Amino acid sequence: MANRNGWGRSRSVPTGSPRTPPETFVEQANLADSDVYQTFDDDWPDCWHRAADLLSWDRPYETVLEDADPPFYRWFTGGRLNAAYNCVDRHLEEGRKTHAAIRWEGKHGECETYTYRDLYVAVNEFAAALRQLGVEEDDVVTIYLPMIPELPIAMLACARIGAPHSVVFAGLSADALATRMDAADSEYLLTCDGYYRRGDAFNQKSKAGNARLELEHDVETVVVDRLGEELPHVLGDREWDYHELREEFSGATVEPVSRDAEDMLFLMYTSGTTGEPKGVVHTTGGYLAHVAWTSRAVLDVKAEDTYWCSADIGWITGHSYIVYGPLALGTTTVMYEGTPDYPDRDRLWEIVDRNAVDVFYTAPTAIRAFMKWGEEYPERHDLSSLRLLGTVGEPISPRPWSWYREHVGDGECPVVDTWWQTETGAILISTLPGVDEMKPGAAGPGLPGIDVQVVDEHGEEVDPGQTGYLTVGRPWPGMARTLYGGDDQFRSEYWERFSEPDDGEWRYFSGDAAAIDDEDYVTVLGRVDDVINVSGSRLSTMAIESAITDVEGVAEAAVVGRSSGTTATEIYAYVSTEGGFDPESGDVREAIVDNAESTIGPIAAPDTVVFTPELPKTRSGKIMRRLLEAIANGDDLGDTSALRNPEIVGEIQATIGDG
Ligand code: 6R9
Repeated sequence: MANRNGWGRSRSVPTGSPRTPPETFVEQANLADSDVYQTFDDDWPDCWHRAADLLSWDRPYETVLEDADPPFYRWFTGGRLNAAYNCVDRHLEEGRKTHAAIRWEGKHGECETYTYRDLYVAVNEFAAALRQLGVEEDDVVTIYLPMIPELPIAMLACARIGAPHSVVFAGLSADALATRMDAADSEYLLTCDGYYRRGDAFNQKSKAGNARLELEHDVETVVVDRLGEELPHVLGDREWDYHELREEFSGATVEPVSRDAEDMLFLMYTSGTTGEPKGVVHTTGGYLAHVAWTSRAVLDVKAEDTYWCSADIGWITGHSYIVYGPLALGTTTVMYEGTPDYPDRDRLWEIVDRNAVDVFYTAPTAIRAFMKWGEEYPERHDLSSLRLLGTVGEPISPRPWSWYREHVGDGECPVVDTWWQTETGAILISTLPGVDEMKPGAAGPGLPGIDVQVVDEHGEEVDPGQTGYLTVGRPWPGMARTLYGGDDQFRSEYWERFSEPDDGEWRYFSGDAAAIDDEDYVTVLGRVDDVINVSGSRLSTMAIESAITDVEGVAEAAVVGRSSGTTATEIYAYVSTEGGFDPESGDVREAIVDNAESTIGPIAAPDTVVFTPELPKTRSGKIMRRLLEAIANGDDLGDTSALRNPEIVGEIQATIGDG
């Protein structure tokens, strides 16, 4: 039953019929040159000068790639630059002072616009304040803020003075914050009194305070007053008020520190659903060049656009594609505070409408929710400003892909399904919307210059139609340079499995399983750990989930294995249905089983289908399979602090108990 790679049969990979990019899009695309793949290949690694050329350098680089000590690659060596200068100052010099840089949509309908000039003033003042607090070049500053403008301002202020930032997602616990500050030896913290989510005000400062108690070193803390009267704003020892500091340094300017291309720009702890968080190190030159290049080539961002990525800046997607990429290109980047369903389920479409958003980038988990809520919500608004849609974060199967294109993109917008990771820094796999055909269900080929290979357990490339391990054969500018304080772990996590150091062959392993077709389009199936062994066949849970979500009425699915010790592993499918769709009526359950059987094989038919209003998700929106597996097996649930919707766990347990 299993193919030679043991991932289950190739027929399990669903892709819809190819769609060509609309001519109206191609005509205006930043990149419409179909030779670009060849050009990059012929001229590798020098081809990457095209990315570096999008930046302003204080001193030109001497070498594009230094690969003397793999896997510790160095890009654009000898070059010097400042990321904040590239994202702010140079746009003022180009006469774009009054152009909107950041448009902020607050929780209570507040809208604020920061022009490039406003951003320049804010970044400079806060950079001056950080200096006065004692922050020096290379000191790690931790930022624990929700989606308010002070978050990107603080990141850029750090970049301006050469202090790497470590942004910790605001929803993480005091423990998580303390662990990250401790690991990074960070003595500076920026947080806020509290923030709103749905209707409620959360006290952020008390969490930050608890984290500080766990740390052995002193922490200088700056507090943004977000909630005004709603929460008392009392400052203690070593605590400063953000707005008072800004006031104190009103009008101050700070010369941007010229950083070596290989100096650290920031540290980002991975969202990992299991295990200890890893501090991924990104540097200044290669990272910024790569995010700017992909914002331009893949997301088609133009300076005159209003561009919106609805992620949280607390994750890599927000770093690369809300802050650094779009601002390096001088565009208007939208950020919003809150959730897509508050005050109503048309919140996002209202924002697109009001701001005439040109390019919209979101996650499959959000798209599946929109589909579940129904098309009436996007229909309430004028979305005709949209030119391009993107997704990132999880595989997207053909049905939600098509729903997104149809109901948000009016059947016209190209959709890019972009694959990348915290560790890759920037997009590595996607179609180029002005060049390539789209195949719903497949992310696309490796971008120009990116050597994506799907290999078997011996590192041999699999045949088209087969599945295997997703690897990258050549380095790229935006790649993580190491793990903070963990060169050995960096080597063993990502490079050991498929490299042949004795032959000088180095290959990055993503940890994902994927299939590749005869046109080199990659369908990402999910983490390799998310595989279940049924009667000796290793089945990809993602492939089964994709077969399930393609059933009419199904919104989301998560598949895990239940092993009873004596009998064979059973397939457990947790399924949520679209709005207005009663799971117990009609034959949804039967259709789910039939579709899994017909697309993958009888072996993939779920033994149990559990309907639930929602699936448990991490705070970055990823389905928490480990937990669902524990529930199916009646095991201890372990640490559930990464959950966004913990209340659903009890509901699911009750459902299973009833059944
Ligand atoms: C950017 C981001 C990385 C993991 C990655 C993969 C999954 C991301 C995807 C995708 C299928 C896509 N992933 N994009 N899977 N198709 N277009 O999400 O970074 O939080 O580090 O997660 O997300 O499994 O390995 P990060």
